Amino acid sequence: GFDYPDHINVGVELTDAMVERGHGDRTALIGNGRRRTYKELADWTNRLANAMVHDMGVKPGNRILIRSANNPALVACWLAAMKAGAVVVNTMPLLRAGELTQIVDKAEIQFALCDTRLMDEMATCAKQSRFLKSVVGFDGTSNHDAELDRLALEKPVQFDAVKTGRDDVALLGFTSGTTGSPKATMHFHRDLLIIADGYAKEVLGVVPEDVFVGSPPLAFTFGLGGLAVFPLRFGAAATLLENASPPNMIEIIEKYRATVSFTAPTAYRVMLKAMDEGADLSSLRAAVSAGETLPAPVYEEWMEKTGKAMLDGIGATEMLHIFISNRFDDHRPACTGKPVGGYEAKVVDDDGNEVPRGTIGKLAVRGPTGCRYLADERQKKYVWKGWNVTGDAFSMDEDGYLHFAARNDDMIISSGYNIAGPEVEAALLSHAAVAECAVVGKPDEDRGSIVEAHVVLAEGFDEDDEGLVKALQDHVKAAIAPYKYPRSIVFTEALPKTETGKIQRFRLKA
Ligand code: 3SK
Repeated sequence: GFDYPDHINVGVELTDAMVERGHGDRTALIGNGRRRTYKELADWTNRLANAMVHDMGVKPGNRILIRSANNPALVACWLAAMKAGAVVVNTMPLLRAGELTQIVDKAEIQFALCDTRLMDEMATCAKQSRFLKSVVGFDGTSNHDAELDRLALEKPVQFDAVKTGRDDVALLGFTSGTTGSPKATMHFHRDLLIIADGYAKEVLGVVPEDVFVGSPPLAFTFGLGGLAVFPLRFGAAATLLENASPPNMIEIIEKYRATVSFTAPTAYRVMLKAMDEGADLSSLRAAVSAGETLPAPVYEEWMEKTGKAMLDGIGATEMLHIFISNRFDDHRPACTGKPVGGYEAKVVDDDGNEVPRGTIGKLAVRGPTGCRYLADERQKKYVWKGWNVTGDAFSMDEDGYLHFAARNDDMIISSGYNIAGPEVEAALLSHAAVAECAVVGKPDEDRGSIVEAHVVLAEGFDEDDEGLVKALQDHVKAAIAPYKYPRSIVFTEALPKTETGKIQRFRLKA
């Protein structure tokens, strides 16, 4: 079990408490060309928390929106806001005023902290919203050259942090999922520690010598865990990149000898290619893949080139982080692994009954974290008889390993056959001409639906090539059961994605 005192404050746990445990001189954050130690982070966040309370008037329980790309100032604002007892809503930097206003009004947010470079949309949102009463700018480049930084610089480095209860809400994680309509998931202070003391400790075995790198925004709980909570919980270092393109990640891995990476399969494919051109990723001891299912060819090539298993995992914003994962010493291709310690998983039918092993059904999980939507009727659908039904179609094999089939919405029924879109995608991806692809069901008079593939071609391939469509169709027919082949193939420049990199198949269906 996870046993925490009645009162814990994650802002304190990840800073001052780490200094007390002897990590004060270790590097906590690397970003904007500088390193910050745990002691510097503790002082910085205490000054910021003083400014939030004494200048901005933040009270315990107030909700604070933070708008920033991944950088040390974002992490400092997030930790400081928790020290002040606030409930934080981290938001993606690309959001427009309309989307910000939806979030602000849904969560009745009073305060916003905004990187001054991203102020325009925030200011428009402030004009539109009836809840937001104060927007304060901070300097995302860490030169301390904005209002909040100036207020903080004149404050003491001591702060009497709010004694939040372990079951007080610390975080509202917004998810628009892959279907477009936003929900806020509530997470307690203890939840943020559980994901570190569970997954990060058990599966990754994080040590103070680790250096983390990755691409997911901290506004996505995959990123918040992987690039802030996990390193800071264990005295390790987090590198934060405003632009986490694969080349930038490679540069950071080489420069800081990063040991743990968090990103999605598409980025790992690019990194594998870069290895052929001399990129040195030998410092990585753990490569975590999530957000999209990990195609077997990527897993296999990684294994071949690094001698280490890439760790596929599945999480959900509703569950806060990863709850099923492969392990370093227990992993299989095209397999998501087994539940993380404390979690249970089963595969059920539409009535909630467990289906036989090997049969595809709905994934249901329960454990120390779970879904609590803020004021949302969809809670009843997500949590059913105490089990979280995540919206993913999975099967469990005889040995208890879980295998992803599709998002429930991504199952295609064609002439009575159930076809999992991602299986067709994996087959297409093993063809050299395919850089990226997404498979959806297209309504069809005769068959109900047909399989349609949207394909981004790899360099050197031309969509006008006669015979390319047939070559791809034949390739799929040879790789998996022929009835699953894409009867329609559409070539496209890019696939529609969420800011967290998930393909929005619903847009392709539309
Ligand atoms: O699998 C995911 O999409 C996910 C969502 C939230 C947190 C962590 C992960 C891996």
